[in-house]
Amino acid sequence: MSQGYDLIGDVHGCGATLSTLLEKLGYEQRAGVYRHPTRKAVFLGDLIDRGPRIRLAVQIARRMVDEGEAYIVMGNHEHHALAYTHPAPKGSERRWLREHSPRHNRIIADTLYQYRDHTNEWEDTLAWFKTLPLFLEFDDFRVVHACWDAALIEALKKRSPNACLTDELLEESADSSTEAFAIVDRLTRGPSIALPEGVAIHSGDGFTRKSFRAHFWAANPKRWGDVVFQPDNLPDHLETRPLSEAEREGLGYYDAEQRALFIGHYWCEGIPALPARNIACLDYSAVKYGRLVAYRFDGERELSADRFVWVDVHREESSRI
Ligand SMILES: [Mn+2]
Repeated sequence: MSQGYDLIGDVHGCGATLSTLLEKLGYEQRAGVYRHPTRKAVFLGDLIDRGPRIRLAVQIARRMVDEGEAYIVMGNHEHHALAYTHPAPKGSERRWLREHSPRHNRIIADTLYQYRDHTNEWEDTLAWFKTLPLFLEFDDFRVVHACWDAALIEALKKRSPNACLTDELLEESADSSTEAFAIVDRLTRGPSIALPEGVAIHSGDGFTRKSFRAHFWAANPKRWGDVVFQPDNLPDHLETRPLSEAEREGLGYYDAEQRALFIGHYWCEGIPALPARNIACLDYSAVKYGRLVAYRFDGERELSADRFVWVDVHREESSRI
């Protein structure tokens, strides 16, 4: 029998819900590590921030990865944590690679708070984050936090054969004019399209956005509404706005003939569904009273919505945020 994999979406600090999901999937904890007799887990990144049990979420995933029971890719929140805590290069005017601005502080606040009395563990966790690859490629499926971009993945492989961020790549990724920025931004944040001057979306997560998250699997998108992929709707008059040639090219395209692709990141809502027959998004906004979602993959060429398994994030876990 070939190896089965359980792909698990953005945990965002819902450690207790992660335990419940793993048990529902048939994993048992032995000697502090969740194991399955015949299957491996794959985490899609964004273990940290937002939720009430961030340390637990990291501990569970890390032990599984260390023991060979799971794989993981880096999410934009792990990258944020690395850039936020990494000193800026000598000679720079900044102190940190990622400025400690109110917006950046807020993204990582829950994580720093929950590790406040565990500074060694936090340092060790950051060192572990540096070992997480930005993508994974198996014989019959691929994994990336937000967007599979073949050209940027080739560029990354050339500079880092194991797909991890070196210090050099991490430092470069703080500068938006560089290739490293393009790689990290595209793979962990996905494509986005700038809103017109003067228009902003007030998002459900409390942030104001001047761009919207777009997806990269429409065969022939014509309008903004064809590619929007986020819980916040576009203002009505922008749904029908034509996509410019440059915007369309900027999205890239993952066609239906390519192997199965698993992503997280996009804050889906409702009952898990497949956006394309070879793409599954497993981020169902765990923290916002959502779901922690897995997909049980057994090598099928066409994905099936029957293979989603999820746990509704328990009110007790959510209420402690
Ligand atoms: Mn994300």
